[in-house]
Amino acid sequence: MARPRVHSTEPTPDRAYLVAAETPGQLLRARDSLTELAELARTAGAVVVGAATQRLDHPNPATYIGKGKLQQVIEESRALGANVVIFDDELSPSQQRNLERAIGLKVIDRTALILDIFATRARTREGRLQVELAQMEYLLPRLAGQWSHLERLEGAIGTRGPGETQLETDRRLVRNRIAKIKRDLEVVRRQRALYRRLRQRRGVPVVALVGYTNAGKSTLMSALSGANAHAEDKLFATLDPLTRRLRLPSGEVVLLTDTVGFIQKLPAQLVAAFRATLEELEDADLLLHVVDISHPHAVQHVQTVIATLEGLGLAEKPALLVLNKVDRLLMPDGTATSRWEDVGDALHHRGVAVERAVPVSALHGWNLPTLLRRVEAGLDGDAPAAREAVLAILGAADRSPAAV
Ligand SMILES: Nc1nc2c(ncn2[C@@H]2O[C@H](COP(=O)(O)OP(=O)(O)OP(=O)(O)O)[C@@H](O)[C@H]2O)c(=O)[nH]1
Ligand SMILES: [Mg+2]
Repeated sequence: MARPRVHSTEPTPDRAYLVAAETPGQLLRARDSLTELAELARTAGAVVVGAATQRLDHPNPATYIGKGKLQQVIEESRALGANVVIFDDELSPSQQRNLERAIGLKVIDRTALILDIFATRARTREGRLQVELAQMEYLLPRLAGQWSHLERLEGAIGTRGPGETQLETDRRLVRNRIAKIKRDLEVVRRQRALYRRLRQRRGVPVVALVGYTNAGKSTLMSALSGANAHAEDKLFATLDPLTRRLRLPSGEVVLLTDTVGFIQKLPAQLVAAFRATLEELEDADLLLHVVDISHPHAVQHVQTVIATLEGLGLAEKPALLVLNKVDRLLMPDGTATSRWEDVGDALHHRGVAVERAVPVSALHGWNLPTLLRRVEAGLDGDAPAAREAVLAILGAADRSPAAV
């Protein structure tokens, strides 16, 4: 049933038309990547009105998609009353410009969309600085395009006309701002490093939660430590790292850190900007790689997380694979009663090597004592490298790609 329309003062949401291309070597099929892009768009507050996909050997250097597909996008996006077209990949500045011209609507790419979500999520000063840095780095090469129309209007001004001067001023301002943010972040980094050294001297082990966005890291953090970590059924609910004390069954106290989630095609600017935050992971003694095992693309999520950890030089860290949301394997409608014995069967049926991972439900608090015991053993050296820990579920991909 349609919800009654309530008059509100909220701005009318953007009406987004989505475009994804399937290029060789991509982790997800275009259709599946589009599902994720739609989630990102909704998280950013847009309404998705339509979408198109195209299979491409390589993107068209001028317009990303081919001519015929572009025509379809132009017609459909207009017919559906879209006011923004979102591409599921990072567009070059000239592609974006050409597409905006051809379609006659605002065109943004996946990177800009993710940056936008991050911008609305950042709470701490550090988080805001990091996001702004990423946005500025993204903006810098794109500044030219914003002035090209002005140059055209002014006619044959030549290369040093007012438009160009304005552009250079803008570039200088952005560069100055970038330099300033980097200096500020450097101070934060040094403070963090100092704090870490103190912590190490005290010998408190650090356990860090990593995983795909929306896997349930913050929920698990709250369930384990009683901390009130912000959890939400939205992508990138957590941006700023949160650390809490956690007492293990042996009585030993460790620090548990919650971090920003990963996603496929995570913008490089963001990874760079979040270096200070991600450095928290560097001196973690154990990673808890949290997977939403109920997600149809759990395997691809795990692959993305490993690739990201590799990029950060963290793939060799000891890790436990935590299979979260197992309650959903039993009760898709979310009604929970404890039928724990069935979980092992459900996972086994999907080809997951259950004994090499820890199934839990963070939401219902299932199997957390086991997880804590495994954390203890893991800190004692009984945990595989992050790269190997995921084999427990990658084996499932080989056996039955459709099942997990
Ligand atoms: N059914 C079920 N839902 C869960 C479970 N754990 C978490 N969730 C839900 O999954 C959603 C995402 O949880 P979060 O804890 O915010 O996930 P996250 O990994 O911290 O996400 P980001 O901070 O966005 O990276 C929330 O709606 C949670 O209530 C679980 O064990 N079972
Ligand atoms: Mg979170």
